Amino acid sequence: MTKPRALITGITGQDGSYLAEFLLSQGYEVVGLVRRSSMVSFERIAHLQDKVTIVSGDLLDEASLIEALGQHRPTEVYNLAAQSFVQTSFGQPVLTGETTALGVTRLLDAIRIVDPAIRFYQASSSEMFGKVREVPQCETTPFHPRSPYGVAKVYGHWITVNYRESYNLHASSGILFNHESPRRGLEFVTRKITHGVASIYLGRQDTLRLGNLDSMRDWGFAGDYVKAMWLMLQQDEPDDYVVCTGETHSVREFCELAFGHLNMNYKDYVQIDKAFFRPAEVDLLVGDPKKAKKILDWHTEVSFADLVSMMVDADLELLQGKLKGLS
Ligand code: NDP
Ligand code: GDR
Repeated sequence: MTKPRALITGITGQDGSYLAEFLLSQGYEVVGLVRRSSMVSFERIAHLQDKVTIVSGDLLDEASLIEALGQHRPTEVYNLAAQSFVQTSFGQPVLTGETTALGVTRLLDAIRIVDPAIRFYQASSSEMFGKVREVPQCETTPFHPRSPYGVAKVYGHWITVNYRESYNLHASSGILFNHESPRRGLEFVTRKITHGVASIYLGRQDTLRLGNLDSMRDWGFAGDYVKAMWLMLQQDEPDDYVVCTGETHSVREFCELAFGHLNMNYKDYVQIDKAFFRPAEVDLLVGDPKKAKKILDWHTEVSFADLVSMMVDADLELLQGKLKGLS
């Protein structure tokens, strides 16, 4: 039997690296679409480099997507590439729209042209709920995005639904709530905190500057969430699913646990800096994972407290390794 073949856009990102690992463990051939840059950014997939095939392409360039699909003929495509940082989307709204919104159309159109039998996953986001209309949020909750990123994701979501309905594509959209890991980018609040905690503990930093400590998020572990992406594409019918833990915690609570893990009190180190506040914030983000649990039989394995400890321990190990390298 021939192996299933998946193409992942955004394979160099947090989710891309976990999804590639997971698909390889399921016997897939994995092709990763990577955009050209003057420095390679393969840090998160360095350990997979002899196992995955890399193809050059960019969500801003439809011809490169058609070429990549035609050359590698995947059976499944996971669209994880995006300008994914909410704060940056306020400063670069047009680039965010080009990549995170129109990029989805380019990829769907490439699939329609090359092989409409390809199964497609779109990385939608809880940011689409923004100024929330109900708590908790589920698949039928109306959207009210609060950032150019959220607006772009709403477009990406609806164009996925539209191609499913117009061209009968097996296209599913996963409305994922925040998911974190030791591979999270350093600009996101969880990793900023755990990296800061490890740095302060090792005496390399005195304070940690943060924005709104009262923001609430439904945080899970990225390794758990990529399984839900795959499960969606194994269903007979394409559909949309909310993927989340159903619990919500504040940034303050994350700080308490992260500093507490190394016996420190966050109040001694955290300083509030207005630069990290956003022009508009989302309200109480907490999802209802009932549908994903029932239909996909999906569940989380890592708790909030274990996620925080895992990330602090990983940053401590990382920084200790770097310090050893310097000595
Ligand atoms: P990351 O920011 O870690 O990764 C984004 C990826 O997109 C990188 O591989 C980046 O490549 C790539 N990329 C950016 N622009 C382009 C482009 N023009 N062409 C091709 N590739 C591009 O994101 P995550 O892994 O955290 O998230 C994955 C997806 O899931 C994103 O779409 C995000 O918006 C969405 N999402 C994430 C959630 C989360 O909590 N993590 C929650 C809900 C949705 P490079 O390495 O070159 O920069
Ligand atoms: P988010 O993640 O915007 O939810 O988007 P982020 O970690 O950036 O912010 C979470 C909350 O923390 C508050 N916050 C800070 N945020 C950052 N980055 N830096 C700070 O210093 C800071 N202080 C407080 C923010 O105001 C916010 O309320 C993530 C991304 O992965 C998106 O791509 C994804 O779609 C959503 O999660 C679901």
